[in-house]
Amino acid sequence: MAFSATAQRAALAQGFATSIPSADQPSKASFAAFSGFRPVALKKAALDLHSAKPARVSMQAVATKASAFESITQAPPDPILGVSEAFKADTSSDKLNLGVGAYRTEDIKPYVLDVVKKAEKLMLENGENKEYLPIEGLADFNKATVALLLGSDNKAVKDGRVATIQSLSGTGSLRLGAAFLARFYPGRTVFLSNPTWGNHKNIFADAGVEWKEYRYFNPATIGLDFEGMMADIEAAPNGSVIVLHGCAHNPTGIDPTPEQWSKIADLIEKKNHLPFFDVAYQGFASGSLDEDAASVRLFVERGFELLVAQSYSKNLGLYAERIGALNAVLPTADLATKVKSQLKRLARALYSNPPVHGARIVAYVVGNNDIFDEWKQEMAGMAGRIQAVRATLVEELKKRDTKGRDWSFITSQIGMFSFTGLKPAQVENMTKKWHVYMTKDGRISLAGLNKARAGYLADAMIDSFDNF
Ligand code: PLA
Repeated sequence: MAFSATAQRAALAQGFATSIPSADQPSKASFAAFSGFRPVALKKAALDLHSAKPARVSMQAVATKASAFESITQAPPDPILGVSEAFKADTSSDKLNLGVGAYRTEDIKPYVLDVVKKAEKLMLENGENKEYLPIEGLADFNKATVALLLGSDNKAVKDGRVATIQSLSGTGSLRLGAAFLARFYPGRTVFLSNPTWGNHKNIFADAGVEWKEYRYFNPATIGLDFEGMMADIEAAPNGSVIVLHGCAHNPTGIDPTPEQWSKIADLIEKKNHLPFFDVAYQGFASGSLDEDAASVRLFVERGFELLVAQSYSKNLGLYAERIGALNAVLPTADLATKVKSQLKRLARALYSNPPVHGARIVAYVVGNNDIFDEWKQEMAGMAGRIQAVRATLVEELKKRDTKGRDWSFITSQIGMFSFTGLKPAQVENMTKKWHVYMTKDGRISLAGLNKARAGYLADAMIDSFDNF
């Protein structure tokens, strides 16, 4: 329904304007239920709105016309972002949002990094414009992002064997990679860790790429099921795509050791699989950008052809800027040029070109030595706060635990999350009774906790483990 501003103002004067432009009130019945509805007023408004479409006529049309979308059913809430919606609706002052992986300060407030503010100030001073970026993104960003990932003097980059394209954060970069696989590596199966970040399944399924799972987590040891993982990667048809979390595995917080990474690389090479790394937490696992990129760098040094999706949501706190990149490492510069041209073609059809603001922030932070060093300190500070909260939570759990359980998994898991082992009924108790919001798989984001609330969370966990 298109209404002019004048028409909306006229309707407002009649006291029911909110019903008119809202898509939430399409039916006559719901419109009639709206308080203040009077047929006389509607008639008058319809006349006042003469230059626009009379409101009553279009309401009836909506109510009686069969929709092209009539068979659509309600989609379920997103398993992660839906938790934030439920949290917002809860009015309890005890509530805690440990669902989405978003960093909070020790006061449980969102955090804008100082280096981001500095970069934005410089951007304003320099009078940066808002022109369209090229399809592949901001050149300075692309240079900076691949250097952060692979190291500033990486041989593959120097040889021009890496096709880098700025994309819409980690999710958009993965989705672009999935579209690329669907078109240029058709009929292959993508293998995801079990468990994995829930959206991986959506991303590949939506691109029309079949996915299966490889074993990853062993509930008995609350550790990596390395044998299971290796057996499943071995059993996958040669030339499959293996999705690997570069660091800080989500949701388990358990990464392979360097020795295990090396064995995984041997097997993937033997099987001629294509690794697709998801690097969403570089700097957040250990607090060091270089250490957290070690897995990807190992594969690149060994000469693998591979894909890597990068995200700056967490390490620079740029959640809403949607800044990330897809990198394709190829055997030759010529192939890298061709692959990049095809990635651009896919991106052009999907979203044309990426947003500039976040890309400039990254380019400014990485391109300015002082700000870059400051960023490393800030990042180590964030990672350190999460580690401190883990330790406090373990202490608080031990104080309350009468059964002598081993809680050390909480401090040995890395990144933002702890995979608690809470079962769905226990999670339900966490939320219904304690107002602690978390994902159904038992994952909690420790980035959303502080020391002051650790005792409360421990109470909720002990109650849920003991009584459900
Ligand atoms: N890959 C992994 C493994 C992730 O955990 C996330 C984010 C992303 C990619 C994508 O993030 P981006 O698009 O913002 O770059 N996972 C969050 C948020 C933090 C989410 O689900 O979207 C999570 O709570 O799991």
